[in-house]
This record gives sequence, C-alpha cells and structure tokens, in this order.
Amino acid sequence: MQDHAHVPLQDFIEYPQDEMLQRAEAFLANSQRRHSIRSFSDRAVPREIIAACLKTAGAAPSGANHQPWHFVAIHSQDVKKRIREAAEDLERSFYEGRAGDEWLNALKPLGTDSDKPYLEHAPWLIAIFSQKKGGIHIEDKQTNYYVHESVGIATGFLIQALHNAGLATLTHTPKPMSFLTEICGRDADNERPFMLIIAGYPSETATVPEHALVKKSLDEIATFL
Ligand code: IYR
Repeated sequence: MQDHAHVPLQDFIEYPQDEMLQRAEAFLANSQRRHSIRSFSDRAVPREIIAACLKTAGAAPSGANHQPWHFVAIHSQDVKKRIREAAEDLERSFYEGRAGDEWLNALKPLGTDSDKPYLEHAPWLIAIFSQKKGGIHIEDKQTNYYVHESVGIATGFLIQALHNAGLATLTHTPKPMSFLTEICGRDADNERPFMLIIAGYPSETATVPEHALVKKSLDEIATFL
C-alpha cells in the first residue's frame, strides 16, 4: 500500500440549501442553550454516555492526525476528592492575591471563588492532557504538531458532545494544573494537563451569571470580505 493511499469520500451528506440554513440555525439555538454552570447534582450519569462523547472528541481534526490528546474520565469518589483538595488549595492563593487585581476584577461578574464543591459532587470530571510526542499509533514517539490547536478543537468537540447528550459542563483551569498529572498517573515528561471539564446534571439551584449571557454580535466577531 502506498503511504499516501486515499479512499473515496463516502459519508458526506449534501442537504438542500434551505435545509442547510435550518440546520445551521437549529445548531445555533442549541449552542446558545449551553451554559457553564457551577452547581452540579450528584445524580449518576452512565459511563457509556461519557465514552461516546469522548469518542466524539477523538474525531476532532489534529496536526498530521497525530491526535495528541489523552482524556482521563474520573468517576472515583476518592480521586475526585483529591482533585478538589488540590484545586481548592491553589485557588485559595489565586483569589487571595496571586491572580492580581486586573484578573480578579475580570472575574467579579462571574461570582467565582475558591470553593469548588462540584469537583467532588459532579458525577464526572474529565482531565484533558496534551502530548508533545506521539503519532497516529499509540506507541509512536514522533513530534506532534499544532498541539494546542488540536487539543483545543478536541475539547470544543467534547463540550458540544456533552451538551448535545444532555449534560451540563464547566471548563475549569486551576493554575498551575500539574497536580492533575500526578493524581491521574500520567507521564509528566510527555504530557501537560490542558483543562478539566466537569460534567453532570445541573443542581436545582444552578444559575448562569448575567455577565456570561452577553455575547458579541456577528458584526463584532466576524468580517465578510
Ligand atoms: N480558575 C479559577 C479562576 C477563573 C479564571 C477564569 I479566566 C474564569 O473564566 C473563571 C475562573 C476558578 O476556577 O475559580
């Protein structure tokens, strides 16, 4: 087999253009119902749902198709507790000054603080790691390319997949995140923690900050030439 062998594109679906617009607008409406929340129920979510969403993340495009990511889906109460304790320790020093005034002021409208009970109560935490070296096969040790771009896209796919499945999420980036490498038992030489996603049902008292509902208009975010 040639190393650049191709197969015909067989699964592209062409829709009539009026249906394309309907689909685009339906997807928009659905995406506008996605909100980061900070109050989760402890109601169980079957592992198969998380697994299917992770497979969606794995379908994201990546540099040279090296798929430079690893997802650790955490359900263990003990591991969640350790993550909560480590994250809250870091967040306390962040909110007590390490962040600096400008950053703390930017966060005020969200009402966030160093208490992160959802890290223990939500049914699933997904720790996302990026990989410096790898390749299309798990045992490869080649250089990976566009690692941040690739893992960012996969994370976006994951968030949309979880939302589509009917789960609420929060993206969480405690700083520094290196404690996740240790708690998740990952290889610190090759992998960097990228983000933590909390997934589950919202609690009955979940709220959305008004600040988070302010979205820039199309004119502000896009230019047509
Ligand atoms: N990681 C902290 C602070 C924080 C930072 C940003 I940028 C946010 O959009 C939200 C929070 C925390 O989780 O509280």
